[in-house]
Amino acid sequence: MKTLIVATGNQGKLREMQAHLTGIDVTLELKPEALEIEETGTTFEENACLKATSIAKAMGQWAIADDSGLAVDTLGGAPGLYSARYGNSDRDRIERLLRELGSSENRHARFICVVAIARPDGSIAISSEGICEGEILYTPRGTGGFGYDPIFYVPQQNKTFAEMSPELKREISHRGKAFQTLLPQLYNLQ
Ligand code: ITT
Repeated sequence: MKTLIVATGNQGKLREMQAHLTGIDVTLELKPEALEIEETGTTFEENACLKATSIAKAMGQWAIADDSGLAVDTLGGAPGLYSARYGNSDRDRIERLLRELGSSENRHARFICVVAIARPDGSIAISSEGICEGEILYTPRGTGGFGYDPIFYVPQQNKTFAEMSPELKREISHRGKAFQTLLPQLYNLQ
């Protein structure tokens, strides 16, 4: 059994990552809070790899990281890589996004997630991307999930992420898709 250090400070992500890895022969340990990594990459993949590599090297153990964000067409792909830095709380971030989008009719957006796993020497063993397409609502709906979930609506399900069960979100979300590609490779980690 392998131990993976989870390189995140985001509780919502942590819960979902744990659920995706349930039943797999790995033990998850949260990174020490004091160990913070500056996200200096220019893509989700670079940032996911940077977080996994830095934590793996600092701890001398296997590490897993997720870099994700919401890209809104009308805002030229913003908040994108800066999704976490768009405000000081989930509520601030949602309010800012709704304010900037105003009454724009094109509300198409996509969530992107890259999950990376690094070996104890920092080299990347696996990285995997998932995308989920949707629309930004005018007002939040639902109480589940975290982050931008209450304003991210998936037309095929007629629900926001925050209105979905955790199981449904796991199946169709950006993170879910990244994990679906990653999981089969997890058994051959070396
Ligand atoms: P770590 O880097 O410590 O993992 P973070 O919150 O800083 O945590 P990111 O830099 O990857 O993570 O930023 C992701 C942002 O996108 C953050 O504001 C999340 O709340 C949001 N986000 C990512 N996945 C999401 C999801 O499934 N539902 C809602 N919001 C999500």
